Amino acid sequence: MDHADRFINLSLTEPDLAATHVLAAYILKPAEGHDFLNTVASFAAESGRGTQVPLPHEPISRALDVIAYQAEPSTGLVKLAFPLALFDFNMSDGKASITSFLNLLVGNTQSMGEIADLKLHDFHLPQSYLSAFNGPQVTIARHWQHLGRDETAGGMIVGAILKPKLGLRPEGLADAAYRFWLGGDLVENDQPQGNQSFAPLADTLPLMADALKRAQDETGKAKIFSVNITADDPNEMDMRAEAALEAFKATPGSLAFHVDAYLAGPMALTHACRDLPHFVSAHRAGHAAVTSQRSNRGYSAFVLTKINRLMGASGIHTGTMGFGRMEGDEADRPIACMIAQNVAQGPYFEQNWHGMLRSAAIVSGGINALRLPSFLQNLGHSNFILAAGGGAFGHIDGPTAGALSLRQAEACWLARADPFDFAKTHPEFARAFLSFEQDADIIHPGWRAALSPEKPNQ
Ligand code: CAP
Repeated sequence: MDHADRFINLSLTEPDLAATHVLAAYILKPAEGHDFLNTVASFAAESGRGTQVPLPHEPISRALDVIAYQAEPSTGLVKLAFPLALFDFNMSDGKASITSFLNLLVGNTQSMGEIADLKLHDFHLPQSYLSAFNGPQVTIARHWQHLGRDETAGGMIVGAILKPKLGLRPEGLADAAYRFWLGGDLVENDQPQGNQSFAPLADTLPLMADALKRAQDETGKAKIFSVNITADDPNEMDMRAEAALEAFKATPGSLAFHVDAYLAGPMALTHACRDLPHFVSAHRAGHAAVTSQRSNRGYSAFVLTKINRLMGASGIHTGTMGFGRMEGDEADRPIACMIAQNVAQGPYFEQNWHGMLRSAAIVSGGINALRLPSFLQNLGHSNFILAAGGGAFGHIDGPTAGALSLRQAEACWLARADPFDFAKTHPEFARAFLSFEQDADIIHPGWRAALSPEKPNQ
């Protein structure tokens, strides 16, 4: 029996396989000089048994073969079915492992010489495997409850990523956060902010806790701080989390944890989600090295987001679907839907999460009050966490006005109001046009004439 006969079976259907296999959809292009179907067979063989030469004394059963059940030379679409028995489960508690999952789906097959392009775009998990993952233990409902909002659809949490990204001393960080909190709800550390010499955590955390308390006292509203606990070592992550919990003990419910989940990897995110009964945000800095739309290798941002829900992230950076400044487009909407619904359609598979708790989208990267309404229109709701950086701290009147302008932008969209009319009664939103003039010129070309009474120095 040759490779193709053993590892390709186009008569199998998804209903035959879906309950007992992980299904995976790839776009594959063979390297120059290689035939499509033979390459698919080698790919399937490598995905399971891990070698291409015949193994005359192979002891294991064919039931463990990874099978290609769809292979379309015209589009490059290849779907593989991985028997569940191939995946690794913990000795300690029987839980499933994302490292094992990635190892099989995007491991050494990424390096095969006979393959030019190979990208994983979607996957489907059967209930038995899905339920062996943690999923989130804490959801956005915890934040909505803390903020005194409806716990099922509490609307946009107005958040900011602390800017500038690096260099502020503890007093500067606390002051920036305090000024944002006067108008907004949540402040998140930027992804490289940690325990640098210019801002040691031991000094920063108490000042940040004091700033949050002052903002709460002054506004009469609850506030949230998402502290970056990313480290190479779980013990170091625990130490940072404990220091933060100690500093924020006077304001229960105000603390969340941020993990650079792509860079620190599945162990770091899983550790935080399992061991800290708090809201955990998965940041994805660096992900485009693997997920970029311009890359024909690796896996997509959709796949990355889906595995973050499996690992238990309460909130996941999902991108801005082309409305911010990062790569992406309007068609990325399923990324945000996949993590926030119980049944959701991906590019190739419908996934039933069988009641696994949902993750909230964290929307960040170039969003400001002018860009936000179009983003909301594309998404169709505002039940997520906004984490604007430049859009908050780049406001011409500072971060309090920046926060208010973002809240007003949501209100403008919810009311389906005309932005120019809305700006006449909402000064911070109006001043966003001046703050982000380039965006205003593109999104609202007539703004200079329409808002001229509101412009300063005239
Ligand atoms: C945003 C940000 C965020 C990324 C995350 C940055 O700053 O702090 O980390 O946007 O992107 O450093 O770029 P701005 P994503 O708000 O000033 O753009 O959510 O797409 O992973």
